[in-house]
Amino acid sequence: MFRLVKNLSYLWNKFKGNNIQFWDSLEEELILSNVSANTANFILNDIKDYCFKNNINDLNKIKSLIKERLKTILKVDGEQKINTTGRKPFIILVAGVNGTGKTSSIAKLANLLQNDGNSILIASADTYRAAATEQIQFFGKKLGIEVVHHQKNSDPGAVVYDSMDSALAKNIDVLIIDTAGRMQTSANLMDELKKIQRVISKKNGRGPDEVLLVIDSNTGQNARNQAELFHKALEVTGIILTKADSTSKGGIVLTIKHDLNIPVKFITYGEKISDISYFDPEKFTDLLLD
Ligand SMILES: Nc1nc2c(ncn2[C@@H]2O[C@H](COP(=O)(O)OP(=O)(O)O)[C@@H](O)[C@H]2O)c(=O)[nH]1
Ligand SMILES: [Mg+2]
Repeated sequence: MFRLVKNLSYLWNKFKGNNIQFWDSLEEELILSNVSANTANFILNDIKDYCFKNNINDLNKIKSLIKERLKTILKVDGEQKINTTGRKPFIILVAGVNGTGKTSSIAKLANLLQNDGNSILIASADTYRAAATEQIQFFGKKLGIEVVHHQKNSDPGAVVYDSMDSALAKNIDVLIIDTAGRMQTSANLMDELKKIQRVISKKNGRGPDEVLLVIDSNTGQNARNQAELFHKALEVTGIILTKADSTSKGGIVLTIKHDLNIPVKFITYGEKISDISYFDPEKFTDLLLD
């Protein structure tokens, strides 16, 4: 379960209320929870000034001021849910560093969207490892979803091209594209992702409808760096935050939204196919502070 500050009341009592030590340790806790220094300042500075000026000595009041601030950060315009209507096939490109949970998240996402009544096709554009295609085929079989794939080491762009043809021919609602895990610092791998994006744009005239970046919630502050570089290359539209079952540090959600303006759209919290939900900013905010 996510937490931002382990125990706010403890800090409050330890430092005997509203004083500089209390605010300093609060800032430290935020940073330990993977909030960037920039975002931590945004959350705390104005509230701290206000509380000093007005001599606020009610912890509940401070808590509610901070919660409002967090809600401001996480607020997104429009719908949180993915709306697939009107664009057929609706194309979701999934990218991220190796091992973050791309392939398993695609299976979960496919199941979620299928349960919402969409027909799904998956493209296995991770052509570096034969095991990657086998992994997604295993899920495909379980869910009754076809997986378009080519041989190992073939051109990922060609897989995507074929999958778009197939989706059109079969009148598929949603096409989800799995890609190879790549270090965001590897220029030619990033170029290959951009090439996949160009293949899509050329063929459908608009590009992918969602570019989802998969981030492992155990990554720490480096996740911001990953998000920034992928965003530069691909214009990421949302994050799938994985492995929420194995960490309590939720600060990265705030950092990525505040510093880069990318919202978390989905969250996964286990290895079962149903262990995925749309991210709920309100619920998340309530979890963060005790
Ligand atoms: N506990 C847990 N494990 C996960 C979650 N998401 C993915 N994993 C595991 O993380 C590992 C890597 O996942 P995979 O989808 O193959 O990552 P990829 O290399 O990015 O495609 C696998 O063992 C997954 O079962 C999650 O939400 N919770
Ligand atoms: Mg994979």
